[in-house]
Amino acid sequence: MPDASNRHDISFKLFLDALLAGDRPACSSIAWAYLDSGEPIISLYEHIITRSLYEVGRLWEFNRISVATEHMATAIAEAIMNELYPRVVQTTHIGRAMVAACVESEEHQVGIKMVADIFEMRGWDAYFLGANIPTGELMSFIRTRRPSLVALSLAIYFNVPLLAHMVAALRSAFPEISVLVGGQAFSHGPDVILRALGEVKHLPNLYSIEEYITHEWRE
Ligand code: B12
Repeated sequence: MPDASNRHDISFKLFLDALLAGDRPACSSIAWAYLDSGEPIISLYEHIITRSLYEVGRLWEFNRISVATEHMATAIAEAIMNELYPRVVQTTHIGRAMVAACVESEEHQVGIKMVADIFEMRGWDAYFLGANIPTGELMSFIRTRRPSLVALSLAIYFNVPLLAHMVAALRSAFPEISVLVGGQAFSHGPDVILRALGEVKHLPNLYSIEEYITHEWRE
């Protein structure tokens, strides 16, 4: 039996190859086999899907794959996540809601979908709004759902002012709601961005979100 780190590596390589070949059935089988070996969804998300998409991005950046292949790979990754939904959904709801969205102009929605799933697996009602949500729309939605927390994702550093605008609007209208931020825009050192945002919590990955839920939102 391979140990955990070998299992991650083997499944990652198989999954990436299948993704680049456009072989959705193979991606599905690899994902289910990985989960059936005892790995949790959070590991599948971090070690297999996220890692594969980062590699897809690297290959695209160096012109080793086409934009079409990158789009196809992302679409398959999203399809696999939807397929796993029966393992995400909980029968027990703890009575807390969260809203997960991409900042205005931000098209990268896979990471924030994972974030919503982590909350859902912990019994939260998670409302995933997807890519490029206008600030006004987000505010109206929050007014109707009254979540305890809003999670915002930003990949493109250039759009930090849009995130700052969104956070300021949230903080002023709903000071009681916690705001969580993350995404690749923060990967070159979050401090400068966080200084511009005020009272928000930044977390780098899904494992840190699990810890955060356990420690900050104890039932
Ligand atoms: C797929 C993809 C796209 C798709 C997205 C479609 C979709 N359905 O999401 C499309 C084609 C739209 C796209 C467009 C662009 N993209 Co693009 N894209 C990617 C790619 C290949 C994968 C993205 C992805 O899903 N990654 C996997 C997810 C799971 O990772 P993640 O978002 O980082 O999320 C993790 C953490 O950050 C965290 N997290 C994320 N959000 C949050 C939120 C909270 C609250 C918390 C706590 C944590 C958290 O949790 C996740 C798990 O750890 C990346 C490569 C890469 N390195 O990611 C490039 C990449 C992000 N794209 C890039 C670029 C440049 C672009 C474009 C500007 C290209 C262009 N010239 O048009 C546009 C910008 C569009 C826009 N305005 O947003 C660059 C960004 C470089 C940079 N840092 O500025 C990358 C890194 C590619 C590269 N190597 O150069 N892209």
